[in-house]
Formats: sequence, C-alpha cells, structure tokens
Amino acid sequence: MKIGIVCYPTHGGSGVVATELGTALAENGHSVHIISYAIPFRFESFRKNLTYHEVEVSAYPLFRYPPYDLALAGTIMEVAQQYGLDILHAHYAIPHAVSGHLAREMLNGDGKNVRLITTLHGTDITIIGQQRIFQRITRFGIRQSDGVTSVSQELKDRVIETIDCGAQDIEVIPNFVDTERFNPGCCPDKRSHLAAPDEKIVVHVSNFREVKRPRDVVQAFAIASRDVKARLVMIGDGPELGACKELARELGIFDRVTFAGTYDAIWELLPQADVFFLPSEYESFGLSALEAMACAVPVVASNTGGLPEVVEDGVSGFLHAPADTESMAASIRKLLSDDELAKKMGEAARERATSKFRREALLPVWEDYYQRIIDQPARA
Ligand code: GMT
Repeated sequence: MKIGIVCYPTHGGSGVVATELGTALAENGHSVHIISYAIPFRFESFRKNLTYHEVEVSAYPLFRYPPYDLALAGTIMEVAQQYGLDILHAHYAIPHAVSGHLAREMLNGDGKNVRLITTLHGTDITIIGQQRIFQRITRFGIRQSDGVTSVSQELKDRVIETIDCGAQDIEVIPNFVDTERFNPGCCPDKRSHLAAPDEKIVVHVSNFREVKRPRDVVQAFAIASRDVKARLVMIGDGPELGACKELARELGIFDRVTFAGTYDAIWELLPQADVFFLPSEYESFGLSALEAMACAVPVVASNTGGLPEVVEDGVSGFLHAPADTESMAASIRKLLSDDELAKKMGEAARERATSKFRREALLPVWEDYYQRIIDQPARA
C-alpha cells in the first residue's frame, strides 16, 4: 500500500505512535510518506520505503497567522498525487483530519481515490475538542473521515458520549511498543549516570503539561522517599517544569531530583528505573507507561482514561485516583522497599507489554484495517 501519515513532530505520544507505525509499515514493504512541519523526533532518516515531507508555511507579510492548515492540505495533495497514495492517515483530529479531508476532496474530485483515516489520541477530544471554537470542526473531521480509530476503549466511549459522530464507527486499535528496543536488558551502564549505586530510581516522563499533574510527581516522591534512599528522575520539558523545580526546593528534596530535560533515546533510561510514575489527570492510553512496562518496570499511575486498559492494578503496577498523592506515595514506597514485589510486578509488566501491545502483533491489525477501508465503497 501507499500510505501518507500526518502527525505532530514534537515530543508527545501521537507523533511517536505515527512515526513508529510508519516505520513498521515501511519495514513491511509499504511505501510510507510522513508529512509534518518538522522531522518527527523518532523519525530515522534514510530508511527504505520511508520518506519525510515538510509542510512549508508561507511567511507572506499579509498573514498575521500563516495558514498552516491550508499549507498542510496543499502538501498532502501534492504528496498524494505524486506518489499515488491509497491511504492518508491523520494522527490527531485538529487540524490533521480537516486538512486531510480538504486534500482528499480536491484529489478525489480529480478522479483519484484516497481514503482518509483519523486516529484520535486523547487531548484532541478531551481538551481541544471541548473548546467551543473547535467542537464542531472536530466533529466535522470525524464525520468526514472514511475510518476513525481510537487508542483505547475508554476514549472511544468518551468520543461517542461527547461528540455526535453521526454514522461514523470508531475502531479501537491500541498503541504498540517495540519490545526489542524497549527491553529490560538495555544499557545497564546508564544506571550509574542516573543515580548512586545505593539509590532507588523513580522515573517520570512527560511534556509537563497540567494534565500530567507533574507537581504530584514531586509531592508523592517526597512522601515515598522519606525513609527509602531514592532519586526522582524527571524527563521532559513543558509549562509546569518551573513549578516542579520550585516545589522540589520547597519540600527540601531538590538535591534528590534530577531534572533531565528532553531525552530522545528514552529506551536507554527506562530499564534503569525501579518505578515508573504517571499520576495524570487524564491519559487516553499512557504510551510512556507502556514503554516502561516493556522494560519490566512496574508502574504507579492514576486510574484514569485508558490507563487501566494498559496497566493491570495490583499486577503490573498500582493505580489510584488522580490527585491521591498519599496513596500513590504508599505504592511507590512499597515497590521501592520490597525487591521481590517490584521484580514480580516488573516481570508481569513486561509480559503484558509483549502479549497485548507488541508491535509485531498490532501491525497486521493496522494493515487489515487499512485494507478494509480501501475495500469499502467510496463516500457519496
Ligand atoms: O499526552 C499528551 O499531552 C500528548 C498526547 C499527544 O497527542 O501526543 O498524548 C496522547 O496520545 C498518546 C498516544 O496515543 C497517549 O498515549 C496519551 O495518553 C495521550 N495523552 C492524553 O490523553 C493526555
């Protein structure tokens, strides 16, 4: 198949999922074209069957706000025409589904037959899609797609509840993880870069937006590590980072917290963790938790959104209500002070990641879905 994939290039789950899906499809012999305004951070250049196309936005002085959505539609149209795309896969509803729709309408009017699939990732529905100005356009993008997928059952239910999707069906296809790249044996030499030999390691990875509740990470770690020698490694960057540093200082634990900034090769660091901590307000899926699980790291997280579909409470980690920092701290402490339990849960986490979310198992699911959409009658 000839597949176009539109995504955000920034550090964030949807861009990772889009890029890794594109890479896997290309390895399987499909011709894949990634379209974005910058090279996505997990994109590896010079791979067979995989090409990146940059959206060039005009800086014409009349434009106070350069029309990215139109530049994107124009780029999609060009790529689709030049390479004869069968599928255009938009990751994240706004604006990708709508620009994709525009490009497809222009193309199909010219006698082509490109099918538009939109994958909903979470905040496109729960935050952006709820803003008054974007509500109807999100619905429009969903309704106009030839196929729509959601990364978890919970997100699908939420979309149906909050957005009138008309006759549009939503397929749940969970995110996957490359369990060879994310594996417990990777890079043991990195451990000594993260912490002292006698320190346990708690890792948090996010974009430090409010929805991640990163201050709760600091708060709960302060409680959990009162009588356990441990270090908190905060990986990523975002609007709440400054507040997290301030809180760490206030709580007197700044010297036990490493603010590492963004780090692309996260698979090198995750296996060194004793606990992965994700106390988000909401998480449609929680890809970073899954990546930690693949590295045999038990997870402490909130029991919100799609997280319970990924982490089994009491088996591969512990789940608690968002903002319940006391209970989260107790679970972290339990894992840090009981090596047997941490090992058992870590193994269960790896087992769940490999049995339910392995890249090789989910790739054929995507290929079947694409084929089904291609085979269905064209939209009227
Ligand atoms: O978490 C974010 O703020 C980024 C966002 C994105 O679109 O990149 O992540 C969402 O998509 C990921 C991949 O499907 C999911 O693993 C995340 O759970 C989801 N984030 C939220 O729902 C908050």
